[in-house]
Amino acid sequence: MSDTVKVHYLRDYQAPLFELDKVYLEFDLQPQATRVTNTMQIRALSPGEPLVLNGEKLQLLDVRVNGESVLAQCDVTDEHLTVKTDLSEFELSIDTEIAPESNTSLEGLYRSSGNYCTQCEAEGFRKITYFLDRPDVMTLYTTKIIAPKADCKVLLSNGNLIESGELDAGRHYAVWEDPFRKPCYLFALVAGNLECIEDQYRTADGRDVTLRIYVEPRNIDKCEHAMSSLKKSMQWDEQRFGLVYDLDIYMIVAVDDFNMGAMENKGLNVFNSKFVLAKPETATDVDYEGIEAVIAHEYFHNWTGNRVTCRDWFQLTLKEGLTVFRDQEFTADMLSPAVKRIEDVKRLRNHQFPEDAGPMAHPIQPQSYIEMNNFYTMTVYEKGAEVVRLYHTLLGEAGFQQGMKLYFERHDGDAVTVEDFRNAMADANGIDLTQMHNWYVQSGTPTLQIAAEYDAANQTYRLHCRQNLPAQEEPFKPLLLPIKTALLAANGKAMPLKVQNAAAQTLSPKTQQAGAGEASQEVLLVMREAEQTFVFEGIAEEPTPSFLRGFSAPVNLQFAYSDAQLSLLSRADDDAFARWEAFQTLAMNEIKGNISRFEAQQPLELSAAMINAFAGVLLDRQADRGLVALTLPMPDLTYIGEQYRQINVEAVYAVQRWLKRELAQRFEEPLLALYEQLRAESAGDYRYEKTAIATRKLKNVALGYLLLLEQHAALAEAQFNAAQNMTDVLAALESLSHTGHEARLRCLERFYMQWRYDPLVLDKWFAIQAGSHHLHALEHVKALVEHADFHYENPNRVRSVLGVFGRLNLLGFHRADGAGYAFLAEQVIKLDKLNPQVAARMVAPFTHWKRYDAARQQYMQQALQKIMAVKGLSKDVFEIVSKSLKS
Ligand code: B3K
Ligand code: ZN
Repeated sequence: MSDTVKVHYLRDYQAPLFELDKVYLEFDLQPQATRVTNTMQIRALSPGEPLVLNGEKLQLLDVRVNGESVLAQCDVTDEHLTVKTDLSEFELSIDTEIAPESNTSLEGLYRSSGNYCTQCEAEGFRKITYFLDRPDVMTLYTTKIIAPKADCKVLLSNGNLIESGELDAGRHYAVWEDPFRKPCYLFALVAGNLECIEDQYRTADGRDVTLRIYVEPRNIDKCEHAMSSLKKSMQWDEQRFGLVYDLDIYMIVAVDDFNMGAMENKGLNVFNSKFVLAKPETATDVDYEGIEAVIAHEYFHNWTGNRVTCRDWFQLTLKEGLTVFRDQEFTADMLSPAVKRIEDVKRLRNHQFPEDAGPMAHPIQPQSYIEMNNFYTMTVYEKGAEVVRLYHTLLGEAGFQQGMKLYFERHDGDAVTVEDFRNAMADANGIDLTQMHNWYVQSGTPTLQIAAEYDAANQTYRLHCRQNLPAQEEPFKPLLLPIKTALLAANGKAMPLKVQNAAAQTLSPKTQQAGAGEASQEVLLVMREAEQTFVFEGIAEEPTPSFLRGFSAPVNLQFAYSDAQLSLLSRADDDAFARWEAFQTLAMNEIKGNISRFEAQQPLELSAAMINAFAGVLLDRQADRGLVALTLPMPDLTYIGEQYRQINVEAVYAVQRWLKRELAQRFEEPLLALYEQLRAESAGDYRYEKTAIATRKLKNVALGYLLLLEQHAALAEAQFNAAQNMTDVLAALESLSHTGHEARLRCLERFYMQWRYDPLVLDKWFAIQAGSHHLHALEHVKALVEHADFHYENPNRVRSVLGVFGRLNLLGFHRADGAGYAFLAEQVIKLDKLNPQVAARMVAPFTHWKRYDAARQQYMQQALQKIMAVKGLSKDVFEIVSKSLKS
């Protein structure tokens, strides 16, 4: 692999040499021999240059220029077809054959449960036909699909159905025409024996749109939530962003075998069935939320991604960061903004921060890649969304929407860059946002150190702020960094604030909320320099500062809070994120102190501050349940590990568990009372609604604590047996899964017998065992991959076992003898032959090898080397493994 590896660089970008006026595709579908005829109307922009088309794993049958075969004059390699012609305008037809049935990479045209479907982003279209497979080549598509009627009742592609009919030998056909120009990564084709539910949506401008969700017949009773999510998304995008749907039909197809969550193909989204199918008996609250969010995300792409697309793949965050930001805002508006914000920050810290600190770290606009599919990352998506949020924070909702409006005015129908987005935001608001560029080109999580100085005589409070990127090799380019700040008096009230020289600390008079001078209780300090001091005047007592409210920038804050200050913030701050954050910091300090004791073999200690803070949250019956449910659990194992350069696996696990058990013991009675109360309240029919969700969540948090005490295992088994919805069934099973209690096996067995024929539910059964902290977790996982229901070809099943094991099973995966590593390496090697994209994802836990002790480092490196030594390794796995070993 390493001999032929090609690195793609942003700096090498060159505009296309050819334009496509339109393309006509014809598919004659056969499992092992699908014939694809691709007829393109081409214009040469620099006549005389050879036309180099991308194509992989295609059997080339013929090439015609204006109807004449030129096959003999073409150059064909594994990755390209070169056609030489002096014509400046011509029709090029290419006949190829492909075998969807044998395509286990799930990229290009493949089969899932016997149905045909496609996945083209990023570069999968080249596995369907030879093409200019790059997002800045946009054209109009007409697609004819021919198939045997018995196998493929339904024939779908992008746009509108313009013709259909019968053919000989039991075959039929359909012709679809997409009136919008698009890049080939948005092409889709679906064919099979699917059924659909149908609904209508009337747009704000009065057009009726047909909405259809296609699934396998056995799933037809699980589509309602997806349909209602789609309608909510359409309405929300009209109201909040003024964006209206543009075709007469919107189709979603659910398939069981899919490499990621879903795909926003124009008018014909293809989804992993996990993000479509739900009914209360089979799907949890988390699944319901996931479905609502992913349906929204793909729908929102119609404008941010499809109507305005990316010039090249280095611009991926242009569509993904922006669309994630939009789906986050949607979920916040549908459910609880505070809960959503905290959940997103947790996700960012647990998954993106580690990525940004490891060998695969890259800026949200990567500067190079070997395999583009490896760059659909937490960084491009979630940190990208945080950067879009920065614009929103700096400009306010009105300014941000003006920027969006200008962005669409300027670029509708185009393939553009992140600079185009920034310029629209800047120009619409009349300000200079050039410095935002620094967020796009530097990797790593910035640190923000703040030192405070209170001057009682002058009643001033000075904040000395310093920003940096710790692992940066090149000189650090300071970031435009908004710090939303309040100052609390000892009585917990926010003080009126006056910032010295306020105008200079803000962007422009247009951005009103930015510390504009009149006394408000929250200001947006805008940091631009590597070091900067802000001075508050008229501060009558030494305050407790509340920084980065709402997590106003994706940085690591370093400020020396006392326990008393953290207690005050966690009780009294009126920003929900800041309250949660203060509690987490208290808990983290408690954990860190005890990890030191654990390492020094001293007895562990529970502090009064921790007990009081926990009591304060647990016993406050007025508090928002959704927030309490997020606050009571102790910091995740991953996040604790993140605090250390070198992670002491045993200490992290032991101390977190000890702390949770200690709290369970001390608060056994109120936890039990809370559990009983919420159990009574949550009885009855399942409702997907904010309060009901929060009630179930908090009840199950209480159950999780109680299950740490042996005497309460029966509670979980009772809940498991009685519950009518999957949220409660799974929470009970999950808490039992970590115990050695005999009920564990009973419940697992019962669950399997009940759900063995429902793949999405069965995934949960696999995942629970793969994530269990049971002493014999590795043996269990080894048995799981041998299980008759484990299929390497199915990404959901693979992620449920191998993904969960590597990512979440701290004890099992990081077993001291290295057996967990050896096992995962073997699995990756096996998987890479079938599905490189999924295999590459499974390598991620190894990338952090430097964060473990010497013995584990060595075992992890050995595992990586073993993968590296495999002949014929995919580009996907090669890139991640080689970068990890080099680090
Ligand atoms: N755009 C797709 C992801 C494609 C991933 C390609 N490996 C889904 C999304 O982000 O909406
Ligand atoms: Zn997306």
